[in-house]
Amino acid sequence: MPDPLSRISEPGRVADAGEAISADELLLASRNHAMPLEALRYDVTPVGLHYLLVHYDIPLVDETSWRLRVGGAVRDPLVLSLEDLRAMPSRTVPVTLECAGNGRAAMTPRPVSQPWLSGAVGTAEWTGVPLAQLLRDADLAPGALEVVFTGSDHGVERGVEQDYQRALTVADAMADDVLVAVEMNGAPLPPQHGFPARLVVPGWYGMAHVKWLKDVTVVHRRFEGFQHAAYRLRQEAGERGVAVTRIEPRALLAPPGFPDFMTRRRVLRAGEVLLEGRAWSGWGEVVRVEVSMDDGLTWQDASLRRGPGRWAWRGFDLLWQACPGDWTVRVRAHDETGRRQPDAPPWNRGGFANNADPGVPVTVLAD
Ligand SMILES: Nc1nc2c(c(=O)[nH]1)N[C@H]1C(S)=C(S)[C@@H](COP(=O)(O)O)O[C@H]1N2
Ligand SMILES: [Mo]
Repeated sequence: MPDPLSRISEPGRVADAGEAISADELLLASRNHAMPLEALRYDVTPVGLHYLLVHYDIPLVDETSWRLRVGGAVRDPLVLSLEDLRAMPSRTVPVTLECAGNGRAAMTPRPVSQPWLSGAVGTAEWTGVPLAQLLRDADLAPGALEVVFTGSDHGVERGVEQDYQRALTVADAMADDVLVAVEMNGAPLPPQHGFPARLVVPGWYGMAHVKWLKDVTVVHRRFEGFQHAAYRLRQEAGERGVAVTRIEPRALLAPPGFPDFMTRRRVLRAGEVLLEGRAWSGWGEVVRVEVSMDDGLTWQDASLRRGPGRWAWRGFDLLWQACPGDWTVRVRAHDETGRRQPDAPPWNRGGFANNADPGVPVTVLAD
């Protein structure tokens, strides 16, 4: 008899030519909401506007009985209550989080999964205990190689039953500003964002920031869990591919003017328009943002604003003398490492790291 879990769970696949988004994808998309793009006007995203991605169910965690265990290849395993964690010296770090699947629905052919357009991003001020401090307290054993993080949520994915798990190398885990966060924007984590504690790994795509954290296990081997095999850039199904890690540079425009209800096409009146948006990269600081009003034919440099912190997006703006007609406004970011936002979507089977700007169609009315 075929394994019942493989029977209920679809393998990863790419949509056929012209295949519409399915009811399954719609259900995922309505549970996992994007940040409304007008929220690109804030340095720090208000909590309810931050994007949300939950693979399985949001677990109901009882904060009095919850414990965080730090164990495995350590000399002094820790068992911490929420009160213990809250009593430890903490740090607040503004971090831009983006789902690795952001932009997936704009790929051709379309990888079948959570069908993000471009809004799977947000910036929050995360407060918590530096993970390095917890690992020092637990006293790593010689030869410790990786640290495995386990969430309290449980599900089936591609036929594999699992707790949500991700790992970091000891070097990445000890990096400054990697936090076990207990607050988001100055308040306890809301249930959907990982209550009571989550990992925050500044600069990395969302999958690394394990929510509902319950266990931190230090291991002597390379961890090869499901969520590591899944998050790889592959052109072909069977190939090994390249791990998805840090966030590729991207700028997005806060849509100017006002929207049409169904198409969301932007409408504005001729004259001076302040175009603004936010730009980020997990590899290094964004040093330049270009804007094109003519769908990528010609580009102008925007002015950059100072962002809320080194791991967070920064604002940019440009004055546009808008003339009547139809326009497509595009932006592209460059970071200090020389990485640049591409003009066309890159493609891979998982639908990851599509950092191209889909562009904003605008109709300018005569004043
Ligand atoms: N335990 C657990 N952690 C998780 C996930 C999850 O499903 N379970 N989803 C990950 C993914 S894919 C993303 S993009 C981010 C989303 O974080 P947010 O919902 O706080 O924006 O959480 C990550 N951490
Ligand atoms: Mo994600």
